[in-house]
Parts: sequence; C-alpha cells; structure tokens
Amino acid sequence: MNIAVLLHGGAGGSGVVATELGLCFAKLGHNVHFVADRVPFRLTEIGAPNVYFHQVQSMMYPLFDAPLTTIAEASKMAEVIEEYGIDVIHAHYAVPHATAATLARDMVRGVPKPVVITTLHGTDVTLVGLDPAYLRTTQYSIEQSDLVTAVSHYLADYTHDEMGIKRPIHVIPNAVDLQRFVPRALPNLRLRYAHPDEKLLVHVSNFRAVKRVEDVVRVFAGVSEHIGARLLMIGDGPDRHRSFELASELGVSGRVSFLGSFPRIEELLSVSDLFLLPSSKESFGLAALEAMASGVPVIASDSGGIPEVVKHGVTGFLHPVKDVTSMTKSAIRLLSDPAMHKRFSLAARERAETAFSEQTVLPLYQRAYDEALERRLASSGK
Ligand code: GMT
Repeated sequence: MNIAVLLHGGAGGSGVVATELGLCFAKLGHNVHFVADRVPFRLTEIGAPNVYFHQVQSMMYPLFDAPLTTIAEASKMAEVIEEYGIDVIHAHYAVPHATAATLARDMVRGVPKPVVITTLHGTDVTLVGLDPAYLRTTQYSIEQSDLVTAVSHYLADYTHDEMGIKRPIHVIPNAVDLQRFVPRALPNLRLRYAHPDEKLLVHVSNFRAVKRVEDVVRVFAGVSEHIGARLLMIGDGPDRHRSFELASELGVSGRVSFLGSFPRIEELLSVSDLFLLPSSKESFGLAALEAMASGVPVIASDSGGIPEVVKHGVTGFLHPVKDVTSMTKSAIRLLSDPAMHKRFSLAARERAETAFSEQTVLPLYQRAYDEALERRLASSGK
C-alpha cells in the first residue's frame, strides 16, 4: 500500500504518533510518504526503507500576513498522489490537514483517488477546531473524510457533542514503542540530574497554556518541602519562561533543569521517579503513556482522556484540574513509600504493554484503512 501521512512536523503528540505509526507501516513493507512543512521532529529514520519525506513549501507574498499553508499542503499532496499513486492519506490533527487532504483527494485527476483517514488528536477539536474562525471548515473536512478516528472515547464523544459531528468515529488509542520506552538502569545518567538520595520528577510537553506548566512547578515546590527532589522540564513553548520565573519565585530554581526540546527523551524518562501532567485539557496524554512504559508512575489531572490511560490508584493518581494540593500530597505519598512506588511502576509498565503496544494498535489502523478502501471500492462499483 502507498500511504501518505500529513502531519505537524514540530514537537507535539500528534506529530509523534503520526511519525511512529508511519514508521511501523513502513517496517511492514508499505511505502510511507510523510508530507509536512519540515522534517518531522521524531523522524530520525530518513533513508530507512520505504520511507519518503516531501516538504510543503509555502509562498510568501506581501499581500498576505502569513503563508497560506493549507493551500500549499493540498497542492503538495496532490503532486504526491499523482506521482506515487497514493492509496491512503492519513491526516493527523484535523486543522488544517483534514482540509488539505480532502481537497487534494478531490482535485486529482487521471489517477485513482486515495481515501482520507482523519485522526482527531485533541485541540484540533477542543480548542482550535471549535473557534468560529475554523469551525465550519473543520466540520466539513471531518464529514468529508472517508473514515475518522479519535485517540480516546472522551475525544470521540466531545466531537459528536460539541462539534456537532454526526458520523461514526472509530476510537483507536495511541501506541507506544515498548522497546524504546522501557525501564533502564542508567545510574550515571541519573547522577547528572539528582543525588542518589533525591527523587527525580519529570514533565514533558510543548509548554502551552493547556499543559499548566506552572502547576508542575508548584507541585514540585510542595514536594521539595518534604523530600529531597529535582525536576526535569523537557520541551519548549510559550509558557516555558513563566514557569522558569515561577521556579525562581518559589525558591526552587536551583533544583529545576529546563532541558528544552529534543526527540530522544526515553533515557531521561527511564531514570525518573514520577511524571507530572496537570493539564487543563488532554485528550489522551501520550507523554504520560511513554512515562508509564518506562516504568514511571504519573500524577495528572483527571481531565479529558487521561483516565483512559492512567489508572487512578494503580499506575498513578488523578486529581481535578488546578488541585495542586492533592497532586502534591499524592506525589509525596508515592515517593515516600518504596513498596507502593515499585507496585505502581510495575503496573504502569504492564498497562502500557497490555493496552497500548504497537502490536495491539497497528492492526486497528490497518483495519480502518481496509474498511475505507473497501467502502470506496464498493461505492465505485455501483
Ligand atoms: O492537541 C494538541 O494540543 C496538540 C497535540 C499534539 O500534537 O501535541 O496533542 C494532542 O494529541 C496527542 C497525541 O494524540 C495527545 O496525547 C494529547 O493529549 C493531545 N493534546 C491535548 O488534548 C491538549
């Protein structure tokens, strides 16, 4: 099969999922064409068999304030379809990829039209897609896709209820690479960030407002009053500076390392003791899943799809959004009870293995692709 993957190339869960999934399909022998404005953040395997990258080039013109990326994407995608005979376009994140994908599918001539699978990831529905500026086009593009998936039941329900989408949405959870994200003993790496008698907390995100990174710092400051601890802040985004300032204000900046954004986070996750994710909205929480696969329990908010990933009282603790006090108490409880921590750590890995392995999730996408292609075939025979 020839698959084109339309994704956001920067650091972010939807791009990570799109890349990992595409690479899995390439390993199965399918040709996978990544189409994005830059080499995707986690695409460390360019040159791997069956993997191609096509860069979307936008044209700037003084009349426009910003490049017209949706048009540029659709044009590039149409070229890729016509040149490579694409069977499936998988658009990750509805805005603007579902729009560009359906437009490209409808534009091409002289070759069989591909089917468009749109995967909803989160703020493409809960924030950006619902904005009046984008709502009508996003609704239309979701309805025009050949098949739609969402990464959690929460997101599928939200899309039906709040966006008014009527069509069925298949729920396919995100997967994690269990060989890459795995508990590892790396004492020398850990020593770079924490003394042997200290606990190491970690947060990974794109530091947007929904991540509530200031709550990460507040929970850490509360924990530090009772336990010797350090915090790793991995990623970058609009709220990084504010969280840096807050660490200073709370007197913990000497114990917080801001490491910026980089793709190979697996070793740092595996030497950490606790992952913090206090987001106000989170349709899934891929970073929490990667932590769990690494044997790291999670303290998170109970918002959105997080409870479908993190099991309260088993693989971590969940509390209402903004409830820094309860999150802090749970973190202290978990970090000061080695037997409980061990139990949670094993349960976290086990949950990642049983519910979110690539072997479990990949066939669900394969089935979705087949279903869309079969429907297309059936309707073209009518
Ligand atoms: O929706 C976003 O904020 C962006 C997106 C991304 O590209 O990082 O994140 C979403 O997709 C991830 C992968 O499916 C999910 O793990 C995140 O929970 C989800 N983010 C939100 O819902 C805020």
